[in-house]
Amino acid sequence: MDVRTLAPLRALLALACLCAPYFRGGEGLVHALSLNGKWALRNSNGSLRMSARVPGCVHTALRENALIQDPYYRFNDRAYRWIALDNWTYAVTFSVPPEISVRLVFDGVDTVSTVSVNDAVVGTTDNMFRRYDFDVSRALKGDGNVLTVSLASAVEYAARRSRAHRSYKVPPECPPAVQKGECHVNFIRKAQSSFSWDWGPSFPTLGIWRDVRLEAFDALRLLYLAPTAHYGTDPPLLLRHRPLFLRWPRATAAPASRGRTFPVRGTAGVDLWWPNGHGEQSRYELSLQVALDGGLAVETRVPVYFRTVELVQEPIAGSPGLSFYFRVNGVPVFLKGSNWIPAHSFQDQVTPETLRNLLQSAADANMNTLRVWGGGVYEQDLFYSMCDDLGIMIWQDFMFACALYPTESDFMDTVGEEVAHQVRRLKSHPSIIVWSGNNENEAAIASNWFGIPSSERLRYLKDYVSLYVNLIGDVEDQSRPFLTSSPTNGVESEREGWVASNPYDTHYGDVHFYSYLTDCWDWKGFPRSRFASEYGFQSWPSFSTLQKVSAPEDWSYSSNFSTHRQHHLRGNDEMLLQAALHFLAPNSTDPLQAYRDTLYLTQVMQAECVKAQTEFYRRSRSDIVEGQGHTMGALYWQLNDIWQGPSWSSIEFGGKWKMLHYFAQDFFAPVLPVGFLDEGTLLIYAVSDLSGDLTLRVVVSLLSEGLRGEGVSSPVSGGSAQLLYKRHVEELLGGCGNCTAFTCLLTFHLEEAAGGRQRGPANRLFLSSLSEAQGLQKPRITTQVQQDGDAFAVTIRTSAVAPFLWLDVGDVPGRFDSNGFLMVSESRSARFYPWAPTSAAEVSRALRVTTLRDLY
Ligand code: BMA
Repeated sequence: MDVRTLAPLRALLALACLCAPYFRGGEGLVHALSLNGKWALRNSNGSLRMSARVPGCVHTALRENALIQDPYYRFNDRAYRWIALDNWTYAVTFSVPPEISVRLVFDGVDTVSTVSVNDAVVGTTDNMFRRYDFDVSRALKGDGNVLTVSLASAVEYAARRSRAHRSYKVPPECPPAVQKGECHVNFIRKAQSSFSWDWGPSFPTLGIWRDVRLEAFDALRLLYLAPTAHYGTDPPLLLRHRPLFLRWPRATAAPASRGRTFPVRGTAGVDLWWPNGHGEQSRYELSLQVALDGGLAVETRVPVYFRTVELVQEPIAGSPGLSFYFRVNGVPVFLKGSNWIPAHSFQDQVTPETLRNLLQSAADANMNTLRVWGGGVYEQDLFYSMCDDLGIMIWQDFMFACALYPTESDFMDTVGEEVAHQVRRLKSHPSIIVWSGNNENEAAIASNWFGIPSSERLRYLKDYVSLYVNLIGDVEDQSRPFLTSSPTNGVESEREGWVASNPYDTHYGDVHFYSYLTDCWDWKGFPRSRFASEYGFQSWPSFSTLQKVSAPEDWSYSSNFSTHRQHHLRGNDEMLLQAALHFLAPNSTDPLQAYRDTLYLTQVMQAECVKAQTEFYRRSRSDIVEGQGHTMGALYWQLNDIWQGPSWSSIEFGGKWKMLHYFAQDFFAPVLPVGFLDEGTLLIYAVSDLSGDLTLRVVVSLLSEGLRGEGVSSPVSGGSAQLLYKRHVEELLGGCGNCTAFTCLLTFHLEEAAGGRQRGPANRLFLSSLSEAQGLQKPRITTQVQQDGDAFAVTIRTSAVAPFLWLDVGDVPGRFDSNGFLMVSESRSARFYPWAPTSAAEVSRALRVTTLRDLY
């Protein structure tokens, strides 16, 4: 069913406008005075005093005042632990005209603070995800007002709250020692990863991390304006005007109006918002006018989009359980992408350029979805606007992860405020397609991660339901689905009382799956789930990225630095063990070369592993095998990095693409051939995410000898994965002279039956491990760099077939169009797109080429 040809339905715009009335006569306009900028900052005993930028945090201020080094340098995360154990006070002086009603508004305070104006306490904060709005009218004088925000150590606060919670334990107490973090983060409403994670350091920040301002107004203030489109079943919605214009009836004195519905009419069809790869991201503009007493009006304009989203959980023929997929504008969409973590420990350092670069990189790799993972932060507005523009769908977790949480009333109250605020702030973004209560907390109870005695289980179940179902699940938003957790069995979890006996059941909902030591080339080890929302493998970032935060003595795989940066138990060994299943270890006698080669090898391993797993999920889209399949999502763990360390990311801290990200460009391509071996038989599927049908033929080659894939051109329906080719490997090799699984490389691509146009990227399958491959020569490689418009063309020549050919330009910011490829021809070219001005000479000087055979 293609909705584009269906009559769009009656649309209603629900406008959630919370209008706080404040009558003092005069004009009905809000005057805002930003208090962003330079503040004074001091620690508890006054031994440290400095100026500090707001929004910002203490760590950034100390760094900018040269009182500390780069916190990411070497072991500084531990050296600077004292910062988070102290209490800090921010202060600013300002003037306001007298006799005016004023609210003090914080878009984000991190986290526990007492706020005073002229020494009178005007409010307190305990949740970095809330917006705080204090009436300061009475505390103000004309000139020389002093505003102070006294921040208490988040670490001490969390410990205190945990000690005070005597009736029963709320685990975990502390992170695993390998994470070198702080304890009891579940007792504070703060980015859970800020006390350390398995990919990131412990920097329990303190600060005013979002905008702060005074708002003076007389009659009415618009706090949130969140248009969402609802579709009825009535005659077609027709829109003629851009912008849409709505007139809100006379503002009344009623506090907090909850929302209104406006039917929208016009005479042209609605242009819908589509995910990346499925159509345009059409946008309208809504102009809103609110009439006030005395003929005054408040006017504003916001973007508005039209799209529907449904989460389909229904029986599948031939398979127990239920489907689990998203239907956008009536079209089933395979969700392709990754998981998003905070882009920096110090959020004030996440610039628009950082976001643009990461999100564009996601879109460029053919992703249509990111999951904003529940251990970080609800991202800034700009993040979601960019996702709206790029067509990146967001699976938005609420910020709870890998823990149990307290449910006493003040905790629940603050979470209630947090959820209401975040949903109102974000729900007008069409990119957000699902709200989800937490990361892995259903699994934590179901699999008893924290060793809870069965006699006490009920209490935790009750807390779980109170928090995620009764409180968070009550989100004021009917325009998209809500899930309680990830992974979850969806409606089956609900049927089982919200904690399923096995939330990883492949027949229901989404699944997280990690297995580091089982052979990732063997697809039989992967669960054929309905939806894979997390899976992945670690790798190390490139040398140029690590070099910025390390010293020469750190440059070996077994250095203290390498051990310190690794926050996942045995992670460094696991990478080498997984790599050893198919590749020979680097054996350079030059220690620095051996180190660089090892970093490279971890990236090769990671890229190949995630490729294999993702291709398995994509080709499982239409299959039901032994009751499992109809996979409709592949979001690998994780897109980005918080610092320069080993992790599951495909993009390094700083934006450089790892080999995995280049591979993702291909394995997420809308049309893709996927090959795999099953008991000595080679099978090739054609996967298509297109809405239209194609007739495709697969072309198979052994080394450079092209074999027209046994001819059969087969129709491939839009949105399906179909088997196109099946042949015994022995038979295939037999037809090719001296080929064996150890000496020949198998490549294949798809082309249109009529005309022969190639569709999708070429792909390949190694018929043996590369550690056993015979005849792989050390290639002699030469390169030549030439400016080509805004980019640089790199011509590569090789004397031999070269697997995993890697182009690295060190610190020169930018990316290639393709990298890490299998070089089978004597020459080929790649393009380098710089992100900052550079020259052919600089690119050429920085360029290093590594191929697999260079390692041994
Ligand atoms: C998951 C995530 C994260 C974690 C990742 C890698 O389960 O939800 O908690 O970083 O695995 O271990």
